[in-house]
Amino acid sequence: MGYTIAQKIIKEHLVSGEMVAGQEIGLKIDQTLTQDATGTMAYLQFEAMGVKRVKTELSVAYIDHNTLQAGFENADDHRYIQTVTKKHGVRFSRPGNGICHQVHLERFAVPGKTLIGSDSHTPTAGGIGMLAMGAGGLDVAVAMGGGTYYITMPKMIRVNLISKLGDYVGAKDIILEVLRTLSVKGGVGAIVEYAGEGVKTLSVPQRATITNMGAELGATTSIFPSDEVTRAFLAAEGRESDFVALASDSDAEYDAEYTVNLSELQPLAACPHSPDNVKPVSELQGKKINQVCIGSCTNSSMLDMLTVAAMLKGKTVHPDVSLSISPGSKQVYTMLARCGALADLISAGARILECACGPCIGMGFSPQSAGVSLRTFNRNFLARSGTADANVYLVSPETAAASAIAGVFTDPTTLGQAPKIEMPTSFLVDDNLVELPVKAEDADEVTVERGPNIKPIPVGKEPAKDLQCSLILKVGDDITTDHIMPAGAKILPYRSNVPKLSEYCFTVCDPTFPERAKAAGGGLILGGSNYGQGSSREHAALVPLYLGVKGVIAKSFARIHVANLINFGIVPMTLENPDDYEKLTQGDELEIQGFAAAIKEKDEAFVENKRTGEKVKVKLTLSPRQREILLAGGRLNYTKKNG
Ligand code: MIC
Ligand code: SF4
Repeated sequence: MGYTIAQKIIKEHLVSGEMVAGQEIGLKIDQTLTQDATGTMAYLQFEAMGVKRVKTELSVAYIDHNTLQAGFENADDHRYIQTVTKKHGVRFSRPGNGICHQVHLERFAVPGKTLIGSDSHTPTAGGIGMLAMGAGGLDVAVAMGGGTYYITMPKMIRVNLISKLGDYVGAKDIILEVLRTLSVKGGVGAIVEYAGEGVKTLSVPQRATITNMGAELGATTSIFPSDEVTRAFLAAEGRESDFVALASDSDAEYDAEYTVNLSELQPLAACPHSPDNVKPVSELQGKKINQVCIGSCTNSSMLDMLTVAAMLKGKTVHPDVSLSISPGSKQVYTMLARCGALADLISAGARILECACGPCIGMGFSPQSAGVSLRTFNRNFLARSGTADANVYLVSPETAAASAIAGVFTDPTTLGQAPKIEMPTSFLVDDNLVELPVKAEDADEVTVERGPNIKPIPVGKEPAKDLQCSLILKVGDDITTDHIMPAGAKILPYRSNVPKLSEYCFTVCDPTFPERAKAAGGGLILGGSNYGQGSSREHAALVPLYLGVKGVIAKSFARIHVANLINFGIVPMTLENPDDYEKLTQGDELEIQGFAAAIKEKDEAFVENKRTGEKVKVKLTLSPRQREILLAGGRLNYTKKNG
């Protein structure tokens, strides 16, 4: 039997385990990336491991999330990351250089290599044929130290793209169609590979838009073949020597296959508050809008920006609409300025923001009360924009630009012929904002600067022999890490200050949670299906740990979050019978007899509800390595014990 593209890369990087779907495998990681909102924690953990120099082929630290500096905190964290990376062998992408995924795609991603990043949209680099996965900061720290990265061997899903896109239909519409079909749970436990004749009609940035939002499918990652289009992109970036061709074998087997006919696609929008709540824009046509935001790691490439500039040229943004544009990188921004397209955007009334995540993570540009915001981003979770009652729709740059001018939802295909935008054949290459680390022998000369906002990392405890505690929170399906540990301009500055951060834990669902959790001395949480979907932020485990959470019971979990829970010693337990969810009520006193023994060697445990006397069976789906981590009270303790 032949191999899929992902299987070929996994095979070359396999350190432990067998390539059998569902089994734990260990992978050698070639490259890592961090961003600032997760990076501070990742480097604190790297320092705690005592490794002097990173052991990867390439590690890059980006500053792109916390760039709104309303106090000293973010600037201090930037300085910490700048100095710690200089000392330990990591390249430092300065604020102003762009969004991690866009810059990594342009300058560093290599087909056939492995990459993990402390950000869930790391699979963006799958657009260039790289096996790129999002991970918790601690996993990235371990990989930087030369350690193995563990995942569950995924199933393989193939999406065949046939024909080619029509005018004004974008790569965003392809991935929205896939999300409409598969849902936010459809990719869990799988790698999505794109194939078919339609692939060669898509440029690398378009492919990257699609693999980027594979994160919203819950997929381990998504990947495109590496072909002549990839070679041309790398050549345009002045790095053709990084090219290797990659394709799946003709007899490779997939667990599921889907087909998207590109010529039949129409502009789509993900409606509030989930990326899979997809409708055709034509059904929303004429609905009043208040805000449009163009950018983010999904749609901020030169191609996206040139398309938007061509559509806005000579027009004025509707008076009732506020339009923000954040180019994805310094490369994009500079090229836009040089070719004059930036002037077209400014003249039309766009408010140009720095090349960073910005409004995507609620770093400014929050919509008005109950506002309707069209965004070319990848997530429209409740309150993520910073305005609790805003309605955020995810759309293509084409739909965003057309609607910004009209002031209402506008299907761009009604505008006639689309402007013809060509991919540049050469990009402006200048890595002057990427600082190189000092040589290993000079490391002692670098002093790591730590601001007062950096507080110690909470460390887990060994599990109790028998667990007795209350159910301190019951939540529903599809709980995101934005619910568990919200982000935004006010909260993000505390990413290295867990005690302060804990004041906001779960407040989107229940403003009383932090107080109640503390008063109860912690306890258990009950969730529905796909618990912890969304971002890779390990703060969604670290902060509950700080508040005393011992375990989470759910119908099912999202991949990165479950790994983070285990890393911090919080036990994930899956309801054997999802209907038992109804048997537990918030406030119930619970008991798990033989808790530690079950973690050690059993696949199941029983949760006794002291109020009703009923017992609920939960599954402990854990590898031997994960059991040991939990028994040690988390990965930091485990690593200390095992070296
Ligand atoms: C996101 O898009 O939610 C983030 C902010 O980039 C996160 C990382 C974080 O919370 O810092 C992600 O996607 O992992
Ligand atoms: Fe930044 Fe948004 Fe991309 Fe996350 S999804 S990395 S916040 S641009």
